[in-house]
Amino acid sequence: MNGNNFSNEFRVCQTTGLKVHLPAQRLIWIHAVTAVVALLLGGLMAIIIAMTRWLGPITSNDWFYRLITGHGINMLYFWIVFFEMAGVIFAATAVLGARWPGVKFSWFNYLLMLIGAILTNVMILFKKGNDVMFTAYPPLKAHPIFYLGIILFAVGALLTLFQFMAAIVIAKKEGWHKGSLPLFTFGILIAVIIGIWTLLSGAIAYVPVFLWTIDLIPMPNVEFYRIAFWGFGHSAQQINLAAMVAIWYLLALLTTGAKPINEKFSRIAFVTYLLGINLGSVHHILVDPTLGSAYRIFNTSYLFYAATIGSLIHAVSIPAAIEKAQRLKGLTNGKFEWLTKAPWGNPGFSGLIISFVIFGFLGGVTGVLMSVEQLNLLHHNNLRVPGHFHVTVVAGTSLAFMAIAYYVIPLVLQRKLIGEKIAKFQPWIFGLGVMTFSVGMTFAGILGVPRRHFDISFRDAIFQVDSMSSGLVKGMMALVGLGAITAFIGLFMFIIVAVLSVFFGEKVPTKMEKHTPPHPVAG
Ligand code: HEM
Ligand SMILES: [Cu+2]
Repeated sequence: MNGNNFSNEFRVCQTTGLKVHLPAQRLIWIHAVTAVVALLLGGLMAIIIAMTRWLGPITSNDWFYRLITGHGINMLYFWIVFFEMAGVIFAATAVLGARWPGVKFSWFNYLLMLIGAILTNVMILFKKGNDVMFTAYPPLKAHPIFYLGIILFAVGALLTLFQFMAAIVIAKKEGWHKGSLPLFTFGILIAVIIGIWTLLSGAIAYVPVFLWTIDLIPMPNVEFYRIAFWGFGHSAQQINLAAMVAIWYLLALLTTGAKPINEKFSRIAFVTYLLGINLGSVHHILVDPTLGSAYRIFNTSYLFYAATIGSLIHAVSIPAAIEKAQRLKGLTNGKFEWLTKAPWGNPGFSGLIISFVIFGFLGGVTGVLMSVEQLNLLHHNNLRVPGHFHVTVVAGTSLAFMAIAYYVIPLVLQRKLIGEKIAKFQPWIFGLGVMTFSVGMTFAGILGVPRRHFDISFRDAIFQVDSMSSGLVKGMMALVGLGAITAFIGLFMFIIVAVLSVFFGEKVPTKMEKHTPPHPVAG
């Protein structure tokens, strides 16, 4: 008798045989659904900002900054992190066939995150003067509730990450899972470790600023804030990276049966992400006077390569695994039959490849260039910056999340997909759109167009600024506009399929079983 004081209700997936802990399933559901709501909100804001960029001011100055603040926060914080919370619960339960500990506590944490997200959104949208962007650099000062919302959200997320650690320990201790963790869960574990560090850095940045806004302490040192903030902001991208790569491996397995040729090597590559956690943060403060030039250059050259080596390993390992799996199926004609006859109509597969290619090539190349100190001085705060991070965190991470959702909905949330035809084209349209507007942003930035700016034509400037008269700039901004419309259509297609399926999809037949740990631990 192992004294189960947890709900031992499990659902056995008829397709994969996965055992899904029911309370965990509900938690995955609520986090994923909330993530999609944030994605929709962020998407609606994006299209208005993008049209202002392309066609000139279509909102007031005031609203532009509110929307850009809301877009950054809803997308980068709320969409991504709610989805990641669904991912960590999935990785520690369904993938291991294990239970999720502390279910009530999880709901409490979810509520913290939800209340935080609502408070921050309300402050941005309904109260003037809270448009300090997600970076919230002092001396910009928003209402205390703006920061409080972000802090509550982060505390909820942090507690969920601790629960993930507990879940893994319990899965081993109670004998739900034996042996080493599956690669996907291992990748998520790495993301979680980085996540804990990240959220603690976030606290060092945001908490003093919050205390300042309620007049408890003087304004935090601005340079200190920027360093702490990027300890959070950059590391958060390392979480997204590790989670995305873990999903790539899982998608490769689910869509083609691919298993890494050398799994140990892939695990080592994940571990290098841990070593490189914070190395990249310095590229965000390359124009700041805080650090000396020698360190800046050393960091963004030699140290920086240590942080990219892991990604280079995955970049070889994942396609190799797919090629091997395909060749074993007999697709051996010529060099590329394995690729041409791959399941391109499956949005899980096309999403994986499009995310992989855009992230790897455009994200990698623009990122490496931006981390060079000399070039950074040239493009700092111009459109080249969002041109870079939309190919990484949108075409890369967000698209990978969408692609795995097409599997999570039927396999974990138990609903058949509605709109499979829409889903089939979605990754292509979204990928094409994001790539197009990011290329437009990148080149417009090289031509000097600023980011985060209400009126890039500087109509009201005292001096005549000739930034928009060049046909090339106009052309690039048209790419931004057209790409943004295409990306928004792709984003909306995902939301339609996800929402219709989750709420109205036919229930996937299932079998309920009571489970106790299958490998009782002796003693
Ligand atoms: C349809 C999809 C999207 C479109 C059309 C879009 C478009 C834009 C545009 C036009 C900007 C303003 C650039 C500037 O002038 O400074 C922007 C900023 C930004 N976007 Fe997106 N975006 C999309 C999706 C996303 C997603 C999914 C994420 C995150 C996962 C994201 C994260 C950001 C961030 C962090 C900023 C910077 C905000 C700031 O400067 O404070 N975007 N986006
Ligand atoms: Cu960074």
